[in-house]
Amino acid sequence: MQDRLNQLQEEALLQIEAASSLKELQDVRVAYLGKKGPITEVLRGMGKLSEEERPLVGALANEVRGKIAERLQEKQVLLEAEAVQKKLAEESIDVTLPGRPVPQGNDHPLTRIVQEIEDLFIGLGYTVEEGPEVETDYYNFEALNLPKDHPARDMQDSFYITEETLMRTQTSPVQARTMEKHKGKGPIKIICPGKVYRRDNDDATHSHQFMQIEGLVVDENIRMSDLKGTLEVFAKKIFGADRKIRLRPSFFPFTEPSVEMDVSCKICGGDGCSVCKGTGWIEILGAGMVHPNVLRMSGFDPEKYSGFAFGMGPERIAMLKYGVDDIRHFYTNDVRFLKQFSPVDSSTEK
Ligand code: 2NL
Repeated sequence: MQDRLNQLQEEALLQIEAASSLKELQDVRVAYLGKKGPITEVLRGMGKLSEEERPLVGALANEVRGKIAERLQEKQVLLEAEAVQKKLAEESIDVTLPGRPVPQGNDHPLTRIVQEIEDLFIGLGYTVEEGPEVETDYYNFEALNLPKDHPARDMQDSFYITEETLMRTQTSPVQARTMEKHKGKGPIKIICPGKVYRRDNDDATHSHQFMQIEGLVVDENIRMSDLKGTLEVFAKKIFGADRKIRLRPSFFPFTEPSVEMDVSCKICGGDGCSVCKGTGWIEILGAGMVHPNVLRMSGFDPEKYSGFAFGMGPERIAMLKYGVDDIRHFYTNDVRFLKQFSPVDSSTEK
């Protein structure tokens, strides 16, 4: 009996040694220590032994079982550690591999130009004001010295919603509202960017919806020279320090006198080319001294206060600055167009 147990121990230890996976080890455990295993069998047969032999065999059987269990446990720890190592080796990550580029979006070119212009005027002490796109006839026209019979109020030219409300045709109503809020007391220094609407047929240079940025300064002793200096700073910042400006007489119902500003052509340097149509100058915006009627209607005393105002189209500015030949590119959102305004090198993107 003792020999049988010693032999079982030897066999079991060899098989434990040989086991190369946790599965194999489990098979060895079942084979030797399981309920139907040989050691259990020996213990069952102990009843046939003599009084002297029984404790000896019992003790040995327990010892053998303990030893096998101990080695099984040791081997299990070993195999588990090996399995972890193998898994780690297989799943290792090469941290030196270059990362996949993440496609990055960019601001819309119009957003960019509007922000650039806002930043410039904020730097000059202006604040940005916004207002409703659905306006009343009063703020869109009446308060801007466009009386009821004025041709600009033609139903054919504006999107009317009711007799008295329409989609604003300019951002000036925001300025009229702001003046009203100031209750006749200056100073006011604001710019008003936003969408405006006109009943136009869309083509390369017209759109029924477009953007406008208007500026307004109202205070005591505001003069034409303040307007000219402001516009010059604006033109040089947006188009380049070597640009020149000129003012030509013009007409707007809300300003008197009124002017249009040209910037010297960057393409030909003033000699004349196809972009400036041979004149050396490019028209950028309209401006003027706020009409006394406009000041009065919004609660300012024209004897005490004066002001200047200007209005421009960011689409036109962006078209000139970036060389865009069709205003519709700004609204159709073709990524091939939009990507060209990415601040990162788009050629490196996948
Ligand atoms: C243009 C011309 C202009 C204004 C807008 C204005 C606003 C108030 C009072 C007086 Cl509240 N004027 N705005 C003045 C002159 C010209 O816009 O060609 N825009 C694209």
